[in-house]
Amino acid sequence: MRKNHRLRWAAIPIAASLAIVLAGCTQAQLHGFLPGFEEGQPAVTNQTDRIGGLWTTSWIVLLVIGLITWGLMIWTVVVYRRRKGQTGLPVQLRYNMPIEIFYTVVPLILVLGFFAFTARDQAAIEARFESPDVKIEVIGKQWAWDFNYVTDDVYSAGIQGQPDLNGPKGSLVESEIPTLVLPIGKKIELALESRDVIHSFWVIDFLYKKDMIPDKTNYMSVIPERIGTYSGKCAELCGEYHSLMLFKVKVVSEADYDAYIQSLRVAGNEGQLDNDYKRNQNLPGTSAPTVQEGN
Ligand SMILES: [Cu+2]
Repeated sequence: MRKNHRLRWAAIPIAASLAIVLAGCTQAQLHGFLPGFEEGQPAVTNQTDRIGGLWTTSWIVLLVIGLITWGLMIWTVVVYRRRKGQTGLPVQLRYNMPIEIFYTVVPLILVLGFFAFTARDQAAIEARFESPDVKIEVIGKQWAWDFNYVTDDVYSAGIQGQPDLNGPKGSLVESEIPTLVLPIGKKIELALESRDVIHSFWVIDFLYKKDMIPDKTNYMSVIPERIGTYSGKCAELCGEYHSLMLFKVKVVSEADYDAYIQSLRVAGNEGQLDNDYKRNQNLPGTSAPTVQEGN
């Protein structure tokens, strides 16, 4: 009874200080320093708040467990330290059932909890739109990106990062970096594909990335919610110039999006890039000959 009382009294200052600490937090801190969260700005996509929430809540739970664990460790080290004149082994404890059950059940609950929340959020993020407003095919290739704007039947072909010889060492020509343009507030379905090896499509501020696997299509469904330019990169080591496999995502107004599509049309980028130069020609059903000629 007395113990319970003491616990309750401890809970009040802990809750109060937590509230004060959290109230003074900036957006960046509240979202565990994940990129893309800015004061007074809408979320980058319809998914980022969910992902930030999972990340921050997990850290709070883990830190609380960490504090309890570190506290218990320090407590045992101090209280049960070897005192003057003590010799031999201390009293050995084993088969302490309550403790054994405790340290089996608590981690089990934690793992199941993390699994359940991750599965819930992943299912929401992975859900595909029934009728996307804009469909875009993103093709990874060593070491750049092609974008087929499927809905509008235009395309843009990218080249790998070009070193800027006039700029500081290691800088790239910004204007040459492939750019994917997305209209704000639209349901966008990205079909992710690869022409050669496994790449990974990662827009940093979208807080989500997905592998691009040859002869397989993965999908990313997202609604961009903040106008801006975001950095993207390949997140799967894919060969010599992997580090130059960069791109940008520009989230723009609908009018600007239409103007961009029109500019591609004017530039003659009508139609879709096909997989003519796909590297994987060694599979059944491709153009590879199955019978050697002349035999
Ligand atoms: Cu790559």
